[in-house]
Amino acid sequence: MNIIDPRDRWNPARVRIPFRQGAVGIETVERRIVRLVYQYSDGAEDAAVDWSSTMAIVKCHAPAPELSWSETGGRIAVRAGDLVLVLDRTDGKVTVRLQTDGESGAGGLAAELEVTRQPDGGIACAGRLHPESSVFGLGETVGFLDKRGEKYVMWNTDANVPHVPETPSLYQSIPVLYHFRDGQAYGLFVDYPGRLTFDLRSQPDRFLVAAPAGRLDLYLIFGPSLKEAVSGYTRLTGRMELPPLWAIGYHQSRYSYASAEEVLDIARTFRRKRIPLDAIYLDIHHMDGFRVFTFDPERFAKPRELVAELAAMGVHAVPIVDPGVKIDPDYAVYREGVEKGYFLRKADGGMFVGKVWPGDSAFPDFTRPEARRWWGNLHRFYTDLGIRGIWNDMNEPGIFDRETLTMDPDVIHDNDGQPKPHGELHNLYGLQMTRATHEALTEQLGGERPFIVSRAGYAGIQRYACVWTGDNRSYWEHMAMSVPMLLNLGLSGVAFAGADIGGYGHHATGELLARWTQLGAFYPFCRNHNEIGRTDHEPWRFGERIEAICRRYIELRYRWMPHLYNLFREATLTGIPIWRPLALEYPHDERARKLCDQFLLGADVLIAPILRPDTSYRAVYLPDGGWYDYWSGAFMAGGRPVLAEAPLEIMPIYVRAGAILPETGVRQHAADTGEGDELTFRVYMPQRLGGWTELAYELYEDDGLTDAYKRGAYNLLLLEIQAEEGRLRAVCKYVYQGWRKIREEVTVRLIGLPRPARSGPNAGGHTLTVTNDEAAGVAEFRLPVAPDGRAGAEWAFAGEIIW
Ligand code: MIG
Repeated sequence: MNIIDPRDRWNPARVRIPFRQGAVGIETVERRIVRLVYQYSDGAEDAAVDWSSTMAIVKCHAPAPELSWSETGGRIAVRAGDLVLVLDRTDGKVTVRLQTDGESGAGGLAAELEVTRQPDGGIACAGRLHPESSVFGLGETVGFLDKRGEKYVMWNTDANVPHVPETPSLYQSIPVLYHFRDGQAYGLFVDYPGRLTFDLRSQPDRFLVAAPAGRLDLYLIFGPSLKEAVSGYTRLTGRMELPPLWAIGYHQSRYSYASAEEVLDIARTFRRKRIPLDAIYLDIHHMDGFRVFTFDPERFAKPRELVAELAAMGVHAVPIVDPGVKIDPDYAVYREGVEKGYFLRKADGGMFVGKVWPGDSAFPDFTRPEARRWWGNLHRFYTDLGIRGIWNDMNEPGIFDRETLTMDPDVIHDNDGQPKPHGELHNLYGLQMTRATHEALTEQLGGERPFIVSRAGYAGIQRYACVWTGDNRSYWEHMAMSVPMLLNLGLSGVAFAGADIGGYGHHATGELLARWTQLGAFYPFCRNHNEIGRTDHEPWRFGERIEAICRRYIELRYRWMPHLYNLFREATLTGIPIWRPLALEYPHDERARKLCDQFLLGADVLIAPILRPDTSYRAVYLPDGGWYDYWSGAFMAGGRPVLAEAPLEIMPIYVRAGAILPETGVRQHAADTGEGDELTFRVYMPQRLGGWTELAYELYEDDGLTDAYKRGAYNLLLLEIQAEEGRLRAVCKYVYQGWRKIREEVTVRLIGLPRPARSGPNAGGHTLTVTNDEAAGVAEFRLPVAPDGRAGAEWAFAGEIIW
């Protein structure tokens, strides 16, 4: 048997190792990412390896490192980049570890996998778990942050029943797990879009992954840090594009605002009450008999006027688009789909018909390029009206009249020219739908950034859409569950995600809405939504006290928008999520490892939501270092739990000492500039200044709307602080200028000063006016921004402060 696959002789990054029932293909993807394709052949020995990938994988153009291998008595050792694999040819066991300075495995967490053929023809992959390790990732699942002890089925499901701890499947399937221990991690991504089981329950020291397939395509992603592993996974499956700023504002939805008048009334109420708002959703009642790409002729008679009137208020309309097309010979979309043959068919040739909102419906084959283009072009119906965002729902796909709640397994998908039955591709349906929508909108919006939010998805969904977590309920438990769910989604590549604020099903109370809005104001995707027939829960529905709380936190989101936007940008560049479990930033802190009733927003802000009713205080664990209470400005030493006071008006928030946080004034929507646009850098002083301490924040800003940033139209504004005991210098300057909007002055607010401060002698001729709030330990001053390109001008615009 030849160890080098003759078909791949030319590819030095691949090797194929035959064993008794088949073969395993090994490929280096990157220095620390290796792919293993287990291929079983029925009967025939020496199986050929099918190296094809699903669309989850982003093609990488960098040449992969070469492989080398050697064999000693049934054991094959492969060197792939920085990794060493040892494969036992008789039982298929494989150990993969990171080699450190030529010494294999020193200090690293090794992946030990055993891949076996099951009696039923499927494949199982068992991985050893260290007794002290945690498992993170696995996309959108119920439960806590650490997945040990759980069991999930990756099978996109319209789960309109309460999500409980034993719910096996939700709407998204993202089969990546991270095995994490002692600050070290590897990721395992299983690229199989059919039914895939992750069992972390049956055996205490192993995880089991099972697929009903004769081939299993695995990627091992070594950090060795968790951050590096997440970054590697997002190089493999892609990262989100920068969303338009309005997409990260506050959004309001309802199943359904049932007329144009009602939609306008909601928008006007937000403006009248001065609660910021960027988008309103048009749920299924905007359509004519639930026919996609139509408006109800009476209730939404003048959609163009509606969109324009909303736009004049700075509000975007986001209509829902479901995949099911009503079977109705008088309906153009249906007729065209039939004529062109774009609807899915069963193995026997008959069209697949499933009941959804419009009754009997046909379903486009989004795995077929022409069908994707056709579907995409249909969106001109919306984009021509000025609509810039689309809401994709029911795309698991959810089907009402099937016991399985979805499409029949024998429906045949084109699969980009390699037809396969639905059962093997199920989890790709939503992903392909958002891909069609994303490609079309990108083309139709002439340079404006599209916004798509999707319920279903698979690995790679972040490239096309943001995600909301489906039909939760107005339960305190569901608010609590949204935290680990979003944290794990973030580790699974989906940084842009959120849960329905206030809860979708069941009925919200004022207290629940207040607490949920406090938390939801920091969801990367921030949308309040509600099911038909439930107690209204727009921010003003429970009286003035609750309304004021909601307003205050939604305002805070807008104040923090420059910072949030920077965290979004970071996610586009590194894949590191916006919401982070403490384990990501404090990987060696054992007390922080599994926490998921508190989390980090970026690296510097710790948020500790109140997740139970009638609660006015809670324990918060502050990791090592110093922390400031955002509300009171009080300094607290970290590395210990503290008790936080949290009356209904307060959700505890802490900022890391040494961090700088940019804030603007309040705006009513993202594009609302003017006074609300003034920038303040809040500088949280380290408690001990050992010699000169340097702090910095580099603020990214662009037009927030178009793709001009891709051609350099953005600015990088750097605030640098150098401080020693009693003295501080501040310089604010553009380190890159490619966008016309320039800030000439910023406010610097120093938090945590022991004494009042005043302008120092070395302010380059400038006397800075310093305002002190002695009791709060805060000093504030305005700092001119050094204009770009003026050599030597820098220090002229520096400010010196002494205290
Ligand atoms: O069968 O469009 O999750 O957000 O409001 C329900 C109506 C269909 C489910 C979505 C929900 C949406 C609702 N949809």
